[in-house]
Amino acid sequence: MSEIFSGMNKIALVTGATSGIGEATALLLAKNNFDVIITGRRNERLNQLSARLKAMQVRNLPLQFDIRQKNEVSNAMLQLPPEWRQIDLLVNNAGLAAGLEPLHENLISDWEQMIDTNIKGLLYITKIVATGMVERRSGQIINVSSIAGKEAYGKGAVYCATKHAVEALTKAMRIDFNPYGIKVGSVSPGAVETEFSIVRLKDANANQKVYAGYTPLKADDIADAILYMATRPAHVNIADIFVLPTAQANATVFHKKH
Ligand code: NDP
Ligand code: 8X3
Repeated sequence: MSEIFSGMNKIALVTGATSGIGEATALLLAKNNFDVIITGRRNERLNQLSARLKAMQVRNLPLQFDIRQKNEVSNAMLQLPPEWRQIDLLVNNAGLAAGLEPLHENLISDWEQMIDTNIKGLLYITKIVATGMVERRSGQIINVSSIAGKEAYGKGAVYCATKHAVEALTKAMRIDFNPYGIKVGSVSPGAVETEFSIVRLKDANANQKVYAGYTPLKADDIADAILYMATRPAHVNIADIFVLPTAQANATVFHKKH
């Protein structure tokens, strides 16, 4: 664990900060006066981001754990130094799609990885962080959902099911945490060029095919939406921001130039 100190900034915890949307969000929050706890499995990536934040004079704390492992999540959170325990903003971003085939051809191990990460992992960390927010009667939780949480598409049944679950959890959490003044919302992106498709298709060259012929969203576009949600006045809770590339009409219709 490494850290440097600044003033009395708010504290944000961003899961899945080693890549893509999570990394961009941690950097943008840091530039906007948040101290950041950054998490992920890849230690080298975490340390690189931590060093980058340190060079920006941003107080940060890298925490390495696999969000699917509830004991790893709780051990990491229980060992938080006291000055990092009052988390103001939780960005539940860690997640993935694995596979793109009709349901009967899916690997069961892919289903388990998506369910364990996108649903159960989100729940493990939320339970711990939200308990502190309830005690303090303040805080904000932003769940990274997807267009796949609003529509179901072929070859993506289980990924869509996990993001539909994120939508349901967001709505129910908003009710459960309403008496405590905790804001809960989601951001729901369409196609964003990150490592998402490389992971999903298990192909290092996937992005050249998936994003050919149109301009996808960048991770920074989603970080921007999250920053907007995180910086509204106390009486304003942005419940959902649904962001698409201009070339994307729904989960399957894209205007591509060939
Ligand atoms: P990336 O693959 O670039 O980033 C995924 C992040 O999740 C990584 O930091 C990864 O860290 C982390 N992660 C994955 N599994 C685990 C795990 N078991 N434990 C801890 N961390 C984990 O993809 P994106 O940035 O695109 O994805 C971020 C979120 O955005 C996901 O929830 C995704 O479903 C969602 N999304 C993405 C869209 C897109 O088109 N890209 C569109 C809509 C939503 P590490 O590997 O180091 O553990
Ligand atoms: C990622 C976007 O269209 O692959 O959530 O579901 S999509």
